[in-house]
Amino acid sequence: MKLIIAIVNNEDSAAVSSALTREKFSVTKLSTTGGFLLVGNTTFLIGAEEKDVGRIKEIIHSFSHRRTMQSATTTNSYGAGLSPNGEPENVSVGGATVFVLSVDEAEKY
Ligand code: 2BA
Repeated sequence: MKLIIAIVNNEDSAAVSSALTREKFSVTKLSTTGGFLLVGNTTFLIGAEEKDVGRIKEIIHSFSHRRTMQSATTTNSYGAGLSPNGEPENVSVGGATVFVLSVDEAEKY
């Protein structure tokens, strides 16, 4: 079994989760925050059989779009995400960041 961890833009998360659940994949969504931009994103936890990993990645890929976002300024962050001169900078974000881990055991009680 595999555990897929996928970090997706909040604006894409509803489309990603409905496409996954439509194909009967089980999904848990976590509300998360990117450490650099300090804006909300969505992290999906998906436990899946190895044979399904390719299809799941395909779905995530097709519904996650690359965007340009602005990094924070000194007035709205605690210093994270700043360019060297403290001015906001355009940053390219996404589509999705995906990790695939091997699972030793998975049980439901
Ligand atoms: P953030 O950490 O808010 O990062 C947003 C975007 O800012 C990143 O897009 C990247 O283009 C840029 N960025 C991140 N750290 C940077 C740094 N130290 N210096 C300059 N630019 C930086 P993505 O790479 O598409 O990442 C989108 C979100 O996915 C990240 O949001 C973070 O929440 C997550 N993520 C990406 N790579 C990760 C990793 N290796 N481990 C854990 N989470 C990751």
